Amino acid sequence: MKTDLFLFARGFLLLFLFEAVSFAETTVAPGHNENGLGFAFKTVPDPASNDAAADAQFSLVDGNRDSNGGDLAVLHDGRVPTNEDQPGANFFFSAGTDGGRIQIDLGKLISVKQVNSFSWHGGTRGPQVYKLYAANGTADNFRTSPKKGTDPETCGWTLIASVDTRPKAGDGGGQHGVAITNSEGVIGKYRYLLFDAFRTEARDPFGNTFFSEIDVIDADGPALISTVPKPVLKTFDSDDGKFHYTIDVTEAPDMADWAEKKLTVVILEWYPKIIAMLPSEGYTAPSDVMFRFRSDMGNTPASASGASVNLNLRWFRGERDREALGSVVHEMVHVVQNYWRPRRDRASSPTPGWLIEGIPDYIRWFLYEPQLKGAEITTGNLAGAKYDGSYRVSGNFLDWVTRTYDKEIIRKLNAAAREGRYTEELWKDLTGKTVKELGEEWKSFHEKRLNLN
Ligand SMILES: [Ca+2]
Ligand SMILES: [Zn+2]
Repeated sequence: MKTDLFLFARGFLLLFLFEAVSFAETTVAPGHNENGLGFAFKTVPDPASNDAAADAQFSLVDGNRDSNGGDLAVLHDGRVPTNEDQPGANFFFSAGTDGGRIQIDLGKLISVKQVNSFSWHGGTRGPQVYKLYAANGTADNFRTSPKKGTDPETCGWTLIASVDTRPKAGDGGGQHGVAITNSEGVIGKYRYLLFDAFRTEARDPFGNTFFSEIDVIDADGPALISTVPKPVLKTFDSDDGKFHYTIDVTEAPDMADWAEKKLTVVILEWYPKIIAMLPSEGYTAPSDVMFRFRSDMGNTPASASGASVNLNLRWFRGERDREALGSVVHEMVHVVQNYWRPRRDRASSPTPGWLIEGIPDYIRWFLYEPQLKGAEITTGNLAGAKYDGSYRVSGNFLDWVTRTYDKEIIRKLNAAAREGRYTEELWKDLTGKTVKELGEEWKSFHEKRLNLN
């Protein structure tokens, strides 16, 4: 991934040189942040709430707004989304179409110093592809709203910049920012701007960028105010320097102390432990892991995707002294499992959900916090207990198989799942019994234990 980013940066350097020749004074400075933190870019100022676009009139000149997204107002309300898939906080053109045109009327001629655009999406809707035109509105043939078929330069507009923040490799997911400036200090005196936006790809219908904010900076305007919260991050490394962890407490200042005193301890001890428990040939677990408190997770307590663990702020507040740390252990197992990584040159066979969830709950309830007895089979839950019941119940089944048949079975099942070669046959190979037979044996073990037979 590091290499991709390097190529990406170099690609922009080339683009920049090209721009410098084509449009003598204009500079297009892009910024990209894969992990998306506060729209903070070295090359682009923070999104502003009091720039000249704030009170400007935005109109749709061509193309259709996707009704799943916000309306044009979200482009100049000074606010940006708080996660990568927040359609209502972005403006984007309809699925299956190739962009459109947006006109901005600043109300009067201003000295446009800079134009900045911001976008955020986890996939191909992250990068920005557009041409920016400007006009003072005084040309005899000036047309305020030229549609896609018309070259704006034939009706009173000047091409200011061509923007393309797509990387050479990968889908370019993450936060993107673009700053358009001029070496003279001011781009020009203009009243109108025209964004001619294009989709980033046509492989599927979802290629239109999630545009979050457009800022227009007046050279004679007030000092800019940003309302975007600055990321508050706690970073720490393992003692051997192998692993780098980040806890994002931007949305959770009240949890910062708990994160520092409790969460870091569990991460430092258990992430390497889980890796050691779940090895497979040639496999290296992610070395950089992000833990982020979020307030947009609904009723999901915690989740993991790639090397990121999401912590539901509301749930963590309530569970900080109860189930919170155990749930992080569970999610770290998903990061180490890495069953979602692309499988090339390998016949892929899907691992059932009960096993994907059973392994993390086995590690959590039987190795991390066995004293809590959180995954017991009792007279209360015995009747409904099935080996593939998922989560705690499957964790209990895996604990029983480990103790009864094979101490190494979790390691073997995990390696097979990670390599895309899991099949039910595996149980027979490892224990001499089918998984259904094992499930019945496990259940009658508990029935006898609870004296019901
Ligand atoms: Ca703004
Ligand atoms: Zn899970």
